[in-house]
Amino acid sequence: MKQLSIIFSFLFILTAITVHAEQANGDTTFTSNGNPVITHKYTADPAVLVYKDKFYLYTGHDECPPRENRYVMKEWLVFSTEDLVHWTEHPIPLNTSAFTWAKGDAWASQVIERNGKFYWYVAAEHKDIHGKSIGVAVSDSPTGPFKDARGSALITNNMTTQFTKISWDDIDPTVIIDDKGQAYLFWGNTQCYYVKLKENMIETDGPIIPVTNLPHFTEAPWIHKYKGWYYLSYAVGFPEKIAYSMSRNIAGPWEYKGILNEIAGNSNTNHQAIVQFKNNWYFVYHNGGINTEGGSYRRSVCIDKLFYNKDGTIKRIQMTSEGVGR
Ligand code: FUB
Repeated sequence: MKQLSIIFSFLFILTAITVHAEQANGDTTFTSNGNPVITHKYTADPAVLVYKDKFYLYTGHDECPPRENRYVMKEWLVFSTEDLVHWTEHPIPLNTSAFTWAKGDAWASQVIERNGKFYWYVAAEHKDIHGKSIGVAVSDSPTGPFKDARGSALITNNMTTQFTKISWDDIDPTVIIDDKGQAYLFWGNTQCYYVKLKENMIETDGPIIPVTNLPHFTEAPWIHKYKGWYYLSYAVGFPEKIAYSMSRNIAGPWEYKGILNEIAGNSNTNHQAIVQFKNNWYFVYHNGGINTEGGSYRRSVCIDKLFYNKDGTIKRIQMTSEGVGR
């Protein structure tokens, strides 16, 4: 009996730890055991690209030392999986030094595919123009290597000072391509904006338009489409909850639908991505769930399921420790 309990304890420990294996090409594989999905480093600001039945998770990398409270985010990371349990971490695909115009931290980002190329929209501090800016990198592969697609920022703070005077409003880019092939870039802090993109995905096409009727908008817009509805989810208040609005038209008007996710425990921010993967919908976000140092500046990506009501509204997210995939 004693031997049996030793074997069970051993099996429990084996399943509870994240198993890592390094491969020749620099990829590392590991198995996730629920939320947080990644436990060997702090990951924040998730964005997801589903491409050819694979789930690509792009994140920031929180590296703030324990007991300090500030953003330290030098690079972006990419992970992939086919089942949300067995993951591959790919070699560092991008950091701010890839952008000659940028300095400082690697803020939230999103990758989207068009015509076999992968475009990574990021935010960082501009070296020469006061405030945050948005840039875009490009690659032939979802895992990189990525390089600056323009050699200059796509959006700079001086393009939006007529709408808001703060210098950090040009962050948190999210991109969608509509059914007619028109790409839109949304972003913002305090004020949400959108602009059309040219087919080359690296130039704007028309004016920057402030998005109205997003009550209590803080930041982190994410656009997705489901059954003829556009959904604009975003962080509200501070500490942040995630709320959402719906519209039949990507240009609005948007109708506010309420809170989607509550405050994510001990993290002031929540930063969501919403995607469909193999017939399920997922809500991907971060919390400060790694013991004992996790928190607002040492965040961790989590994944839970997202469900719609019959009228297209979304049920309140249930954040879980178990997560998804098993
Ligand atoms: O990671 C820095 C900032 O925290 C992001 O830009 C926001 O969305 C919040 O998650």
